[in-house]
Amino acid sequence: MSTPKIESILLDSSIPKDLISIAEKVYSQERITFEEGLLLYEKGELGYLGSLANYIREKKHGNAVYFNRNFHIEPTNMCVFDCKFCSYSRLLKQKDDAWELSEEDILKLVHNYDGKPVTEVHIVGGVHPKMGLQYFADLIKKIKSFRPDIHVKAFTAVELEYMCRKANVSYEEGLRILKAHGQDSLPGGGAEIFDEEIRKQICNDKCTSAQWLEMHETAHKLGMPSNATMLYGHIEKFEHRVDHMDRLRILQDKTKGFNTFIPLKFRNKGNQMSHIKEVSVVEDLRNYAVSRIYMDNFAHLKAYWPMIGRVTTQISLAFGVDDIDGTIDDSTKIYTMAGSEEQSPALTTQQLVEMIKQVKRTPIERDTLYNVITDYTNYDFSKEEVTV
Ligand code: V47
Ligand code: SF4
Repeated sequence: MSTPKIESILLDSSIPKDLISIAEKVYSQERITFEEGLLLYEKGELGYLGSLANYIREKKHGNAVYFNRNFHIEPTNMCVFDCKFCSYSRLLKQKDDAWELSEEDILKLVHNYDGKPVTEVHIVGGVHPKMGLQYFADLIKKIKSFRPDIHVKAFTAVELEYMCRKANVSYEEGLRILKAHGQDSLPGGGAEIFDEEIRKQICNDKCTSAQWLEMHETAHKLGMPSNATMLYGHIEKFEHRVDHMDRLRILQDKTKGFNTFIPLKFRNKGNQMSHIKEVSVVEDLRNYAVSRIYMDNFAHLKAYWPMIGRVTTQISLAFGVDDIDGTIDDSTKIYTMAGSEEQSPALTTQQLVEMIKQVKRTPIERDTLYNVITDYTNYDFSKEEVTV
């Protein structure tokens, strides 16, 4: 899949003048404004947006597509909050299909990867009142005691805000404790849509947008990088997406602490917003492209493959995306329960590499901080003793 080169967009007289002027800005690597971001969503057709986004993506990363070898731990799906889009959580009183892993269960999950070349564990789950700051700090310390090499990317700002509030410590104190016990970075979840009116309707009771941004700003100040997500395709309007990205772009100018922006497509199975129709794949691709164009100070744009499926992920690589997350090893239920294509998300490194090569890109295994581990251009998998 490829889109026209940006140079041919610049000369195309059938494209409206205001869109040409945005293309010129992109071509000269200038930042676009809020209004221009909105115009892209309202008027930019798929091919045009893809050309601009691919130009930026190739300027930043050439032909590279990044992935990592990772697994998730979801300690519990019991949650004190009641986000309307969530298919995964169970209220504390709903015991039927709720789970709550013990510390022993969690450590066993990590031990499953003894001797295997995974580089990251992503720990995220429901917000359980009994699993507090010290519990998680001790857990991370135990994980690091036998797996010091693994990067611990853990807890959304929503979980962290609750932990700090319960432990009666500031965000800075809470994050310092977790960092001292081995937490390396924060994932991007819990951001949803920052617009306060939309947030009130879809996730009224969890941390506010200001708290989410403050938590990430504090993490960055302490030298803990993070990611940022945006849940799109539900009741939000285009202006709310641009507002969301704008707030992130402003914080990134200040801290430079975000690694990756991850748009997350709303999936409508088994939640309180099931009456809302999911957006099309074309809208997913348009959204990746506008994100790449707008978020000029974010190095990476991730398509989370378990959410959108393998084929859309492959196509997204022509619409601004340079990262597709990792092997996952069927260790997450968040999207499976919300109706995503991938009901048992697991890909071996070889399968990820083949997926990327099929669309003529260069597969690069990275660590969480985007240090290059292996360039798979001419890699011979038959030599691997242990595969993941
Ligand atoms: O914040 C919940 C989303 C997020 C649904 O940082 C849903 O590398 C769609 O943030 N439809 C948590 N989305 C997961 C997350 C994440 C995932 C992968 C990588 C990283 C990273 C972070 O999942 C939540 C929420 O926005 N979510 N329910 C749903 N029905
Ligand atoms: Fe709880 Fe997170 Fe689900 Fe909200 S999205 S209900 S905070 S698990």
